[in-house]
Amino acid sequence: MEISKQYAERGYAVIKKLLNQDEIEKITIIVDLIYDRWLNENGDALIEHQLINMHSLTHPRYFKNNKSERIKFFELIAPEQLTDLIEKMFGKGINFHNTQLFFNPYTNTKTPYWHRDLQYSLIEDSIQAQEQNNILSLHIRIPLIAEKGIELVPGTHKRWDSELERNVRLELNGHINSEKLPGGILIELEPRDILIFNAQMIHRGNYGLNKVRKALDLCIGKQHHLLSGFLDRDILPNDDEIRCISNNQWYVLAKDIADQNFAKEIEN
Ligand SMILES: O=C(O)CCC(=O)C(=O)O
Repeated sequence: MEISKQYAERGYAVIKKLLNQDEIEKITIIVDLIYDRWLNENGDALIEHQLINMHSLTHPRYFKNNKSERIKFFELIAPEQLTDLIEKMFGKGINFHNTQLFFNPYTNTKTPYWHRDLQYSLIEDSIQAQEQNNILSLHIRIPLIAEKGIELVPGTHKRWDSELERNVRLELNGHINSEKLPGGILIELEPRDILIFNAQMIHRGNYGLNKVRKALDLCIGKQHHLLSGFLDRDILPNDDEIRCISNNQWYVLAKDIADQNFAKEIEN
């Protein structure tokens, strides 16, 4: 099935071998350095809270001694074959939101939980439901190790929950968020493949089938008043850096939005 059609129907698309081996190796080297730095400060929390991800990998705190590496990382995660494909699928106006790295929890006592990404924000569920078809918030998963690491419920990007989905996702009426959901499908990915999925579709990780997991997710999307407030200026390239990034369209737009937010904050 054509990629755009697949995304429109199911809320996700897998593109095999979009990236080349060299790109994956270069991304992996930088991600490993960032993860080690993060782990130095968050090792205890990782165990205590059974963390399954970290975010904001582009933050300057991870590039203190190597500023050119930050520019390189911004370039590596937004190569032209990816930005071109995303523009073909979703049109212009895509901006960069953030990055996340997903890994397995420290022990197998943590179970994967169904969710829509914004359910952990302060935005009411009813507002999210109402805006579902106006919000474009995407994850681009770049697996750095082969994984069967994510389960999605196809079609839930264009409709809100069934009664069971709502009960499970929000743990209502005696349900728990790790129950099996009808229609859930596990996605199998190899390094070099990418998975594009809607952040607001119902999804969960899978920790049990993968001995080790290391999946870099780029979070991107279109401007929407409910999303703009989440943009963190610190994770974006600064003015000097942005000039050095050859394919910088996602970052330029994100910076515009972040600067507008900042100006509004100062005004108020
Ligand atoms: O891969 C995972 O562990 C979970 C992914 C997820 O929940 C997300 O991308 O929001």
